[in-house]
Amino acid sequence: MSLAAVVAVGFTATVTAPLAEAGAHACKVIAKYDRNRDGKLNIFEAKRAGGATFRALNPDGDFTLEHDEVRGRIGPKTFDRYNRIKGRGLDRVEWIRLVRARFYAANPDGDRTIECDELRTRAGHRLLAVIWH
Ligand SMILES: [Ca+2]
Ligand SMILES: [Ca+2]
Ligand SMILES: [Ca+2]
Repeated sequence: MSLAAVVAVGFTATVTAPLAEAGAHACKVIAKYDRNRDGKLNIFEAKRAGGATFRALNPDGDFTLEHDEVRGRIGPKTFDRYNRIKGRGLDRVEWIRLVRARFYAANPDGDRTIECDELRTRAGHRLLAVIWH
């Protein structure tokens, strides 16, 4: 599928389906980070999106995401589980580990890629929460 087709599909879905805010971003995030132009997100593309989101969520420019910087995206339990080096927030490595876990959780068909419809599931929204800004 071409990039234009991907964008068109995303646009149509946005107009026709009363989806949650996150659902409306589903195809856009793919279009934005789909470097190999296959209309899907592989793990490398998802990590890149996660890295960009990390920078965007970290306006104070330190090396970690604190609780207030990820509020509404991940819960306190998830925060604590991935925050292996305590006393600070989530560093980039910890954040990308979370992105990776959510990528595979959102890919139940077991192929190597996340498609637009997979981002519209509950697990897909959880992935979007860490790769979209
Ligand atoms: Ca791709
Ligand atoms: Ca910070
Ligand atoms: Ca898939």
